[in-house]
Amino acid sequence: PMGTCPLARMSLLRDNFTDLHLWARPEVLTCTSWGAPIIWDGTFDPDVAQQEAKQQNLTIGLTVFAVGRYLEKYLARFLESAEQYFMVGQRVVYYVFTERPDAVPRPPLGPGRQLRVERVLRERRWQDVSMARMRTLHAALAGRLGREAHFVFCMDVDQHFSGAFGPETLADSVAQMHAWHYHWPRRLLPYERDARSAAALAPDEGDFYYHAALFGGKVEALRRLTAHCTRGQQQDRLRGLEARWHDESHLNKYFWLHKPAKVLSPEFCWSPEIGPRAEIRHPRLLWAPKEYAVVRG
Ligand code: 2GW
Ligand code: MN
Repeated sequence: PMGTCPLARMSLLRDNFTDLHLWARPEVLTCTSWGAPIIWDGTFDPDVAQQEAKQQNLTIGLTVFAVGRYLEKYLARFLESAEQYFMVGQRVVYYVFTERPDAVPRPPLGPGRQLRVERVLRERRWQDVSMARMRTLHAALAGRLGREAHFVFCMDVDQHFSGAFGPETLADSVAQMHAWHYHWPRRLLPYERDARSAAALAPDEGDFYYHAALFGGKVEALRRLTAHCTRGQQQDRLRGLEARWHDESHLNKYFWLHKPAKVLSPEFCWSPEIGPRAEIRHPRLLWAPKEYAVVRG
């Protein structure tokens, strides 16, 4: 059975992980075609993951952007819930990027946890607010964040943690299955299809549709990812193009070309608007309700 999911060996979890991983959730796909584990509730032992991570004395970065109205609307709950559930027991550094550092909420932080605030300019178009994250992250990974963190997760702010999100999610590069699209046939996935775009995927390309609300990995891998996406966005702009889902389209192109070492099941970033699903046992992050009319107006 070991051979069925070779990259599971490269996970932080070794010994009993692979067996658990293969048999605990027979109803869902727990291994990609390139051998990366797909993490579902029940396929890992959180205590083993926790102990192994502790032995390595890791620092884990969590980046989030809160620009304009998103600061008041989402940031406090995101940070408070992260204190409750994100990498509890590990060393954690939050990086909040905003144009208004003074307005950043300062929830009480647990031992070994710190919050740093970095000033960014406010882009005029919301599409640019979202896409500019790739360039800013790339720069941050070359600076203090890159020096102090071993692993980094980059997340949207319009969501909150609802369950333990621990070191079972760590790997060289980590992609999140999109909650709305994980069971759709490939030809219907909302990839960029305009062949002129740097983000384009042909009808026979694409593994999964990944959600840009959550991606992560080691610093070096994330530097490559953010460089690729920044370059692609820039190239499109010069051609007068903008990919269908902005940075998310470029992220999907990157992960098609450079397969993630670990994939997180939709339980790790779930939309309650989808309603109950038998395979979604324990959501770790929940999207805030979309209020496009209000915030994008
Ligand atoms: C974004 C859209 C419309 C109006 C405002 C904003 C906005 C986003 C903003 O005013 N301030 C701000 O800080 N943001 C940041 O960009 C924030 O971190 C937010 O979570 C992130 C992405 O915007 P969001 O969450 O409104 O977009 P979603 O949830 O529809 O996201 C998916 O698609 C995006 C591209 O269109 C991104 O790829 C995102 O990562 C995806 O989850
Ligand atoms: Mn979002």
